[in-house]
Amino acid sequence: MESLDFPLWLRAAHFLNIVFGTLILRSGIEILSAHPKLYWNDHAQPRSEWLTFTRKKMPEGQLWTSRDEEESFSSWIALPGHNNLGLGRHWHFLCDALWVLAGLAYVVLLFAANEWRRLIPTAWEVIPGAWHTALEYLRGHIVYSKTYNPLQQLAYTGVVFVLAPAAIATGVAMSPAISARFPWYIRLLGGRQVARSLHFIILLLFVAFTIVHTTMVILHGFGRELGSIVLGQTENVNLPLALGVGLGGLALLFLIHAIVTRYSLRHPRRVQNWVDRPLNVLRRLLFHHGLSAQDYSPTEVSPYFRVNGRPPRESFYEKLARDHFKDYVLEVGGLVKNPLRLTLDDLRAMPKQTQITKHICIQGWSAIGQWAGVPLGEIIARCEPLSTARHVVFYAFDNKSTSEPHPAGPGYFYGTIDMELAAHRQTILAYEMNGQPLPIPHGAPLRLRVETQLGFKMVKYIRAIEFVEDFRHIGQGQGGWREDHQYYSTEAGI
Ligand SMILES: Nc1nc2c(c(=O)[nH]1)N[C@H]1C(S)=C(S)[C@@H](COP(=O)(O)O)O[C@H]1N2
Ligand SMILES: [Mo]
Repeated sequence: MESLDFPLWLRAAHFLNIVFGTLILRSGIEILSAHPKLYWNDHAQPRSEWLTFTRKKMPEGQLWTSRDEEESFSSWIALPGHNNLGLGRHWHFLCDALWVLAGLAYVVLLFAANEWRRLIPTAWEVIPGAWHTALEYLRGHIVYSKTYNPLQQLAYTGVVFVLAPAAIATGVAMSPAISARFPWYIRLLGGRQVARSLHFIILLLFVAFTIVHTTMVILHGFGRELGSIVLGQTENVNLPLALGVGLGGLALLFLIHAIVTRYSLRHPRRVQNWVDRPLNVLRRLLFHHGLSAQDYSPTEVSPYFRVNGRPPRESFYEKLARDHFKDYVLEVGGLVKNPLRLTLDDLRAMPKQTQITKHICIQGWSAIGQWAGVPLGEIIARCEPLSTARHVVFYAFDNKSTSEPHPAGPGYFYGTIDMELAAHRQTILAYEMNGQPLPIPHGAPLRLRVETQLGFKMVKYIRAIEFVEDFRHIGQGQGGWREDHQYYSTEAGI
C-alpha cells in the first residue's frame, strides 16, 4: 500500500476526471462568452467589471441589450463555440453531474480501499514539510519518493477536498432557484457575481494545478509515473505499452471533444432533446419546487438594470404605447372556465403585490429591481383553469424578426411556465418597476416575474395568456422562443 501501484478503479477515475474536467472547462468558457465580464457586485454594473474578455463598447445614450454584449469564441476553446450558450450549458450540466458521480465513487473507493492514507495528510507537519519540499524543488532538487511527499499530499487533498467542493458550491450559488429560496446562501458568499467570479478563479486554479502537476510528473520521471497512472506498475514498467495506452487515452480524449463539438454544431436540436431533456428530471428535483423568499431592501435596488429583448416595432404596439396603453387588453383563454379580457385599469383594480428581487439572466448578469403587479394566482382564481391545464403560455408583442433581426430570429416571442410555478407567491404580472409604470424597454405594459427562474422565462410585452395541456404544438415545441431558437432548456431554475 505504501507504493504507487494504482489500482484500476483509481486509474479509471483519473481518466474520467480528465474527460469530464476538460468538457466542463470548454463548456464553461462557452457560458462565459455569453457575458464575458466578471464583477464583484450583483448589479453587474456596466464598467465595474474586474475582468472582461471582450473589446465591444456599448453605445452611450442609445438602447443596447445584453445580447449585444455577447462574444463568439472559437470551438478550440469553447464547447461548442460560436456563441451557443444553450448548448454549452447542456454539456456543462451533463458533465457536472457525471463528474460529481465519478468523484463520489472515487472518494468512496478511496476510503473503502484504504487508499486515502497516501493522499490525505494526517499530521500538521505536512505544512512545514510542504514548504521544505517546495524550497527543494525551487533549488532544482527533484525529490522522488515512492510515497507522496508533503507538497503532493497538500496539493492533491486541496484539489479533491477543497477546490472541487468549492467549484460545486459556487456553481450552485448561481442558480436563481437556490438564490431565491435561500437568499442567505449567496449573501454568505458575498453575492451572486462574487460566486460567479470565484467559480472562474477556481477554474484558473484547476488549470494551474494541472500544468504544475503534469510538469512535476515529467520531472519525477515520466516513464515511471506514466507506468503507474496508466498501467498501475511502478517496477519494471513496460514503457512502450505505457506510452501506447497513454497516447491512446489522449487520442480518445481528443476524439470525444471533436465528436461532441461537431455534433452540437450540426444537430443542436438533438443535443437539446437527448442531452438536456433527460437531465431535466434531476434539474426539476433540485431546482423547481422551492418558493422564492426574496425580500431585498429598497437601498439594494440596482442603479442600472440591463435590458434583454428589444421593444416591439409593430405599429399596433407603437400606437398602444403612444396612448399610454389605454386601449390595451390582456386576453386570457385556452383551457379555462371563464375567458377574460382585462384592461390595465382592471389589472390595477386587482390586489397589488410589490417585491424587490434579484433578476438573473441566463447569460450571467444580474440586477435588483422592485416590481409591482397582480399575482398570477389572482388571474387563475378568476379564469378557473380546467383540470386538464398543465402549462401557461405567455404570448408577447415583440416579433423578433423585426425587433431584433440580428442576431435573433423569426417569429413572436413567447414563453411557458407550468401550473406549479404559475401559483408561486412571487409569480406576478408586473405593471410597475421601481415605483414607476413599467418602462417600454422592460416590457410595458405588462411583464411576467417568476422569481425562481432565469430571466428569459419572464416574458415582457405580454399580449395574451393561454392555458394549455401541452406546449409541443406551439412554435417549435420547446416551450418558448429562446428554447426554440437558442436551444435553452425550458427548465430554468439554474
Ligand atoms: N417579450 C420578450 N420578453 C423577454 C425577452 C424578449 O426578448 N422578449 N427576453 C427575456 C430575457 S432573456 C431576459 S434576461 C429578460 C430581461 O428583462 P429586462 O429587459 O427587463 O432586463 O426578459 C425576458 N423576457
Ligand atoms: Mo436573459
